[in-house]
This record gives sequence, C-alpha cells and structure tokens, in this order.
Amino acid sequence: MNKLIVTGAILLQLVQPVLAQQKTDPQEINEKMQWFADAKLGIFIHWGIYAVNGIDESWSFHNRKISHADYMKQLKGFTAKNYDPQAWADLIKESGARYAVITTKHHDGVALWDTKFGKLDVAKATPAKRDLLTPFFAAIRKNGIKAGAYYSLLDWTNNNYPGFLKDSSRYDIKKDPARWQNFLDFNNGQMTEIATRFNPDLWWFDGDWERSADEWKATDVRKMLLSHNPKTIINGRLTGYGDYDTPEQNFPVVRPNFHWWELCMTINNNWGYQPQDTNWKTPYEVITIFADAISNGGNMLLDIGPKEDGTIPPQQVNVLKELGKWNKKHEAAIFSTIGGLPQGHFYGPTTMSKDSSAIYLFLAGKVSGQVMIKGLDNKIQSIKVVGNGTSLTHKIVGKISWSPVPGLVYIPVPENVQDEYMTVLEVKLDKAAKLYRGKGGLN
Ligand code: JFZ
Repeated sequence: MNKLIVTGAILLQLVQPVLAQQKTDPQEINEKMQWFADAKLGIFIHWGIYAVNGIDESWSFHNRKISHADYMKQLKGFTAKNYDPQAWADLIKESGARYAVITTKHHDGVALWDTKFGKLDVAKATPAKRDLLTPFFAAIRKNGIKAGAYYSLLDWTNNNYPGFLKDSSRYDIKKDPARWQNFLDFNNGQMTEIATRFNPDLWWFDGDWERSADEWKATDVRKMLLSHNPKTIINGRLTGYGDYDTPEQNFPVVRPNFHWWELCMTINNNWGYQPQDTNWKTPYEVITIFADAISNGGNMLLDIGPKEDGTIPPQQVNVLKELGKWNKKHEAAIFSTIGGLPQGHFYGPTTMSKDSSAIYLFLAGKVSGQVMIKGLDNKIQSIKVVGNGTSLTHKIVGKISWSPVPGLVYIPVPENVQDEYMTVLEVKLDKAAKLYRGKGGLN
C-alpha cells in the first residue's frame, strides 16, 4: 500500500486513545464509552443560589466581589417555585441532546439534594424545601437521556476545606491531616449518596486544581464510584483519573489528541443565570461550533443557567429548540458518526459513518456555486442532501491517468436545497474512505 494513502481504519488509529493513568482493558473501556462517543450533544445545567442575585457561581465570594455572608443570604431567595423537571427534560430531549449534566454541588458547597452530610442543602436551608435532583434524574431518564452529576471536589464554604477566599486559606493540610481527612470523609459521604440515590451515568468533576491527585485520593474516588456502577463515565477533572478530556480554553484549533473529549460551552458568557449578560450566541454560532466539535471527534456540552425559580431564560430555550430542529433534520450525519476528514481535504467540518464509507460535509451559511473535496481516492456512489433527499451531481477535476493523486471532487450545491444554518451533504463511497495525503506529482 502506498504509504501516503490511509484507509478509514488506519485513520481511526491515528487518533491516539489517551486514557487516564489507569489500567483498564481497552476493549472494556471502548464498550463503556460507546454511548458517550455516539451521544455528541449534552446539556449542562448550572443551577444554584447564585441565580438569586444573578452573580458568578461561587467565584463571586471567592474573588471578594461580595462577602461570603451576603452570598449566603441568597439561600433565603432560592424558591424553585416554578421548577418543572419534566419540562426541562422535554426541552433537553427537543434539543437532540443524549445526555444532561446538572450541578449537584458547586464550589459554594450548596447541595441540590437533601444530604445527610452537613446542613447546607436546598431542602434544609432554602424556601425550595426539597430535594431537587431526584425528580430531575427521573424525568431525564424517562425521556431516554443519560444523566450526569457535576460535583465540585473543592468546597470553599466547608470549614474543613483549606481554601476559602482567593487570598486566604484556613489551614495547612500537612500540619493537620486529620482535618483534611475529615473533609475527604464528608466529600466521600456525599459522593456515596449521589452514587446510591441517583446512580449517575456520568460524573463531571470540577474544582480539582487546588489539590493534587494524591491529596484527593483520586484513585480511591475512582474505585469507589466504579464499585457502585462499573459503567459510569468520569470526566478528566479528577486530576487526570477520568475517562475523557475537557479541553481548556474552549475551541480546539487542531484535533485534540484524545480519543474522547468534550467541549463545554455557555450560551452567553456565564454558566449560571446572570440577567445583565446579554451576549447570547446565535443558533448559527452554536450549530457551527457543534459541527466543529464533532468533526474533530468530540462532544459538546452546552450550558443553560435557570433562574432561581426554575425557569429557563427564553434565549436559551430558543437556542436549544433551533439546535434541536437542525439536529433532527441532520441526525444521520451527527449521531453515531465518527470524527471526519483530517484537515486539508475539505474546507469545513466533516464527519464519517463508523465504517468510513460515507462522508458528511457540513457547509456553513449560504454556499454560492460549488464545494470541493481533495485527496479522496474512492469512487463516489451517490451524493445527497441530508434531511432533504435531493441527489447532487459531481465532477472529477484534474485527474491524471498515470498519477496516484486523486482528482478534485467538485459538487454544485443549488440554492434551493440549502439549510438556514448548515447544509449537510452525504457522500457515499464505494468502500471505506481512502485518503491521499501526499504532496502531489508522482507520489
Ligand atoms: C469550572 C468552574 O469553576 C466554573 O464555575 C464552571 O462550573 C465551569 C463549568 O467549571 O471552571 C472551569 C474549570 C476549568 C476550566 C475552565 C473553567 N478549564 O480547565 O479550562
């Protein structure tokens, strides 16, 4: 085989499976991760007392924008009085998401369920007066969606946690290991409650950065969660002892080197409800970012921030609904696909069927004229507009009979088949994609 030609199977292997520092049978982990790899879209929910004043979740007191005492006064205003978990689950279903992740406890230490560990939860300390998670997990699962628990390892309110305000610490854990152990017992107690009562399909840890893996006893935490549910998936923010990565700084430019990854993203600039933040991403922006993530083999976890009463801001509802319409129409090109062509073959996002015999081309905005694929060494069986069914023609340009370099594939895209956000074309090949990656000429 020409070394510059790669087949679909090899292409898959080029994506290095980077697993956490754990010894797991690769086949077992592949099986465990399959639903996540196929899911593509998750909805993240940041709901907490910070929605009362509409201020930064936890960070506002940590960064001294508000005193801790005033921050905690928000407890009195957290009512959840219009909370309709079934309506949330229906909206999430409508968005096309296959999983949802809710903040069970943020860095402020306020638990959204009635925990036996400590007094700081919405059942005991707010007018909501009840566990908000049980009905959420039930409604989400009723809709056939996987349910995840966000859990902050660090807890800036707990007196046995060393960190508090940004420039002050309560104690040195080396000098008082018993006090630190006390905190770990508290966290373990809460995590055990979550594992037993809600049995998350996914754990989304956060706040690991203040302590080391050894200090968190990360391997023990992992073991404990897997003993409750061997199939649960753990994100990478357990100081590296997770199953998949959450890339920093949002948008990867080149394909991340991990087998499984997820881009978490807000719809405006904040995770929680903040009425003054009107910097909304448009459906077009969210859809093109989503296409980019799946093109590079990742998922998107799109965040909403409900108000204290449980209503979801209309701008977020609108983005989820528009995204949902687009997802439904283009389902075949999105869910259960794999990351697409490496850069250079097509100027835009692409995905592929699992056997790589179909390539999906994502065309942003309105296309005038034609799109083009380079270096595709296959016969094309058909080209169709996804969700519309129209067959398109193509022309092979510049193929030289004696050269191994494939010709360029030009595809005219008529205006009347185009989607308002992103048009998707399905290019069916004779067999698994064979890509020419050379420099042209004789090789
Ligand atoms: C964390 C939280 O501090 C924040 O409040 C929010 O819950 C968010 C989802 O997660 O913030 C982070 C943590 C890590 C990164 C970015 C934001 N990171 O690694 O880039």
